[in-house]
Amino acid sequence: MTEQIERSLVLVKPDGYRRGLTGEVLRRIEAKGYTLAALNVLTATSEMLHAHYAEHEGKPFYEPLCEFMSSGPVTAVVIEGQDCIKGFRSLAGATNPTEAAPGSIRGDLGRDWGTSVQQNIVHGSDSPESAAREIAIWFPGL
Ligand code: D4T
Repeated sequence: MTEQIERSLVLVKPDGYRRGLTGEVLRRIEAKGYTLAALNVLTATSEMLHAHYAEHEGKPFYEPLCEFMSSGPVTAVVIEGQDCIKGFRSLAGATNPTEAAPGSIRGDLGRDWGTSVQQNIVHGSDSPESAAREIAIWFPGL
């Protein structure tokens, strides 16, 4: 059987970048067996973040989230591999780092810092449709 190549957009968020955890996140992705198809370190514009988080517009954490996400560099990565969307979300763990299971990226490396928005180290696409939409925002040339 041929592997169905699926792609997901992973972001190492500004907290992960500042804390020097980018390499550890990439290590876990590669150790799991997914491949890195594209990688870029950049500071996101508010236009990119409003497009990326459009589904959260109007929620109380929306503006703090966009502000936090533009507070420093992020590492945007396209990963590849069969079922990597679901697989990476499992590697990442639950959204709330306090509740994320030990063994996951957020469970092992994240915590609540008392901020108005959760700083949970990574983002991963949640469906093939989101992945295609998000990859177009972060890697327009791909
Ligand atoms: P992302 O999109 O960053 O991978 O996170 P999740 O898929 O795990 O979670 P999400 O889209 O529901 O939330 C996006 C982003 O907002 C923060 N957040 C979320 C927050 O600060 N308070 C909240 O109540 C929620 C739901 C955390 C991740």
